Amino acid sequence: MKEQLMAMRRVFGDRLAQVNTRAELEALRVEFLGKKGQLTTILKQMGKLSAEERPVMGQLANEVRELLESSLANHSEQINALEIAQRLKAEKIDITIPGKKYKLGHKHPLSIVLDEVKEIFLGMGFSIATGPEVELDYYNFEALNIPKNHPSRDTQDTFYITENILLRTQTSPVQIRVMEKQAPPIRIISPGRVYRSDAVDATHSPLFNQVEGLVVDKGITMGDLKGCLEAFAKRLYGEDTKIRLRPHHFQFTEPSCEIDVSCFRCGGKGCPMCKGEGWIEILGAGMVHPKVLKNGGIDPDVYSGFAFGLGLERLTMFRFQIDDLRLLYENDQKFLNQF
Ligand code: 2NM
Repeated sequence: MKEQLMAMRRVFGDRLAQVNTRAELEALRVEFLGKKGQLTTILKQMGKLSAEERPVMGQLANEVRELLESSLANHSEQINALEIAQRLKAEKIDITIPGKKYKLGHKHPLSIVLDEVKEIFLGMGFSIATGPEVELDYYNFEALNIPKNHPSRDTQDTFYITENILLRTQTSPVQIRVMEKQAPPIRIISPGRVYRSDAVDATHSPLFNQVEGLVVDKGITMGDLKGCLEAFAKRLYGEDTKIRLRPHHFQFTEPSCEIDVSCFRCGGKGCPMCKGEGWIEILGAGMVHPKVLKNGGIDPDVYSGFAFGLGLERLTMFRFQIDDLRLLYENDQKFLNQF
């Protein structure tokens, strides 16, 4: 039996030397150490041994088993190392191959100008407020001092959904909602889409974008309005830019004005861009009407404020000398790739 064990050990050693894969290794383990393996077969003869021989053979068999097991474990580690080396070789990356070129998109001209406008007002301490595009008549008109049947409702042809629900015609309703929620001081701009039932042409669209602003605090005056919007104009069009306030009328502000900037193309001399005027209108503004403050839950005897509104498409068209509004919505790559 001792000879059998020694022979088995030798054969195992020879066979192990030829094993290259994990599957072969496992097959070898089963063949020698498995339930029906060679070692078990040899051990079945233990019953034939004498009582003195039995423990000696038992110990020898255990030593052989341990040797086989440690050889298998050792060989398994060698196979692992070999496999890793092969994978490293096979999966080597050639970092000198040129990379794939990805086509990067870029901002739409409206987004370029909107981001500039936001950046300027954020720099002056404003926050950005948004609200629903589907609005209640109350927030779009009533709260802004535009009562039912008031003629100024006709000038903003409105898309009604029901009698009391509509597509907002301006972003001012956002500002009423902010006033209801937040105590002064308030400094916000509200950019967003607005809707008016206009026929499409080079300067009109039923959907366009507005940026409105609102400042409410104690002691806010027309001087604050002028200084703030002059700073805005200079940041947007350059330090040499001048502004001009002309009296105007809005229901929600009193007094109200329109604001022109000196023509950024000719500097005020007169050119085709400003139609020979030297000035270009970019903003409507005014001191928030006391009734509107009251509707927003703010006491007009304690607080005052100014508000303004600008059309983003108009601003963008001037900025890039685009002569037809429709180009901004058609997504024609030949147009967009110029920006
Ligand atoms: C404009 C012109 C003047 C305006 C007023 C308000 C509010 F909600 F505070 F009353 N928001 N925006 C306003 C004032 C808008 O757009 C041409």
